[in-house]
Amino acid sequence: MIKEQFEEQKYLQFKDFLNEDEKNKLTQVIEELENHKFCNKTTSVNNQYVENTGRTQAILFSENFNTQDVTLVEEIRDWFKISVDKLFPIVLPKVESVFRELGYDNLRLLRTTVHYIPPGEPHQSIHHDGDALEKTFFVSIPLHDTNPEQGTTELYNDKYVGHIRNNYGIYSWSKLKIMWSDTKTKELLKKAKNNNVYNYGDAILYRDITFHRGGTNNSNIVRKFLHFFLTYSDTKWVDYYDFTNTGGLKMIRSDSYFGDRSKISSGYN
Ligand SMILES: O=C(O)CCC(=O)C(=O)O
Ligand SMILES: [Fe+2]
Repeated sequence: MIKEQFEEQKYLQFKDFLNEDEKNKLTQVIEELENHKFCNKTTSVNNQYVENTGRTQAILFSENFNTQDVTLVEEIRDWFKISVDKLFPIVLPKVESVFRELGYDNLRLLRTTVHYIPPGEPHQSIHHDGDALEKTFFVSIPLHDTNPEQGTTELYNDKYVGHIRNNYGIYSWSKLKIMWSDTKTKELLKKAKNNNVYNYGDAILYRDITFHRGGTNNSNIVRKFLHFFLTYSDTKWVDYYDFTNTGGLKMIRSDSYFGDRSKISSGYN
């Protein structure tokens, strides 16, 4: 059933994705992670194709990464290991079971971050994060109860807006803003938008081509969510890191490849 729904909508919304015990464990692990020096909030990993002003992210994991300072590779590996050992066992078994139900095996985690979106952050343009050929998926888990006033992720049902993707070239991102402005499209968007209320323990799943955006944060709290980037294909990302002046992590580049090493894109994913 969820398979058909996912094919049609290109997103799924899960209520109570995590149980009470998992939620408690997640709270504890996030607290532990946030006390680490590499859990710094950086703008360097933000999606460069959409408007972000105060949004930052902490980098919890990259499947493949590189850094100019080879002596620090082990330190970063140790940092990622905290997520591998403590965070992923809480969340990934659930994610894997959903993907199995959708018919996708051999799932690989490409990257994990935490987003921090401050009060006053404007909404992004409606966009999608990748190319269909990349076969990437995104799972977001809010780290507190959320509501649309905080600008929670808006997902747009592909049944109503999917055809709009064909109206522009894959990487013609500059057209993003204008293509939503005519009256007919606005009507479709109203129909297509999901009910973006997510409580702590809920989750959303969408894919490379799913139209979505972060909304305006009109509340007085920092919206916070866990973001997993996954693939079942041979897509490979290589994230290049450098260190901030205060010893934190920042991303300087990220390349995306098909399994045969032909490049899909360079830039920030
Ligand atoms: O803020 C959100 O909920 C979504 C963020 C997003 O889609 C992006 O940064 O690409
Ligand atoms: Fe996005």
